[in-house]
Amino acid sequence: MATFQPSLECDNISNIHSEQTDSDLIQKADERYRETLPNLPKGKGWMTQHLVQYQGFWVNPDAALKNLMWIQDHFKPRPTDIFLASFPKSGTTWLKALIFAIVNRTRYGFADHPLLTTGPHDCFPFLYAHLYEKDRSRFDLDGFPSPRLLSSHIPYASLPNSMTDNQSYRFIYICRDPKDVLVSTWLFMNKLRPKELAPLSLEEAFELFCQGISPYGPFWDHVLGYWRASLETPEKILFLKYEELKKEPFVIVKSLGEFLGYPFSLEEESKGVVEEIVKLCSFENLSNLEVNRTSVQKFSKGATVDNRHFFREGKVGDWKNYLTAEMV
Ligand code: PAP
Repeated sequence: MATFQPSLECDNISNIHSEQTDSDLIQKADERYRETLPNLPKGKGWMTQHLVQYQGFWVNPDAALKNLMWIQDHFKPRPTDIFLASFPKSGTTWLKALIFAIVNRTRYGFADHPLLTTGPHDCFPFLYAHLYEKDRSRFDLDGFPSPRLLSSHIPYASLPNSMTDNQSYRFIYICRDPKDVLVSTWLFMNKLRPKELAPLSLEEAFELFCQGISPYGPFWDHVLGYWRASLETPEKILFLKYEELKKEPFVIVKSLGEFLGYPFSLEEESKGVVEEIVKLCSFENLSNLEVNRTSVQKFSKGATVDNRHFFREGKVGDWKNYLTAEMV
């Protein structure tokens, strides 16, 4: 079985930009960012002091906005790309693990699977996490082997035409009950909120969320953008719900395999491969692994997040422990 080494999965020789071209592009992206930022409406931030409204959605004014602009102007999708899209805290980490395990199931054995020693976010990176960096050596997207597995929280309406007009690559979108999303986001963001900023109370987070002012909000505009697109191009966009994945993981893993072009054979089904994947990617298994308990996830601009913060309760309906009847 193959050994998984994230840094070696990139083939730097196939880098298509020269150093000079890269720095020109970065300079241009910087200029557009600097010209645009001062004109954007500001709202209260969750992890940062402010969010800004860009093309109808609220984003972190620094790395998230820069990276989004970079993707809009320069990202070159490949026909074989597999994109995972989600509103934050909707099940991204879980789906990353599942899709990675489904697509690579003939490459790796379950006893020494990469997901046992590498966090889901390193196996299946955020599209923007490593793009707009001076040192893009850790994950060079141009050098990724196909099919590239890339995730993002970018709303459908803000994706560049190059990502929406071609029918050959696939999107998986996962949505979740907004009450659980709100609670999960509030707890996560308060852990990462800089000490200089007072913690965000649940009441305040609730008001902001309902006004649509949360990272990548408004929530319903985000969900409906992908929902409508999935109705228009069902062969391209698979729309999943966290709650259904919890209820029927085997059925959904099989349909994911089918949708992605990696259908499970009868032999695989009878050997229990679907069950192995569901077990490997379960909350109980992933959240107890050393890598997900102790290691750190690196994002743009040197930002880091402890991997354990991506695994909290992993339940449906935890909002009942936090929200008042009126909020519900
Ligand atoms: P992200 O948008 O920051 O990547 P994301 O992975 O979408 O976060 O959401 C995290 C939520 O998924 C957490 O929910 P909670 O706060 O309500 O507990 C996390 O616990 C949950 N989660 C992570 N991995 C799994 C998994 N394997 N199965 C089920 N839920 C999971």
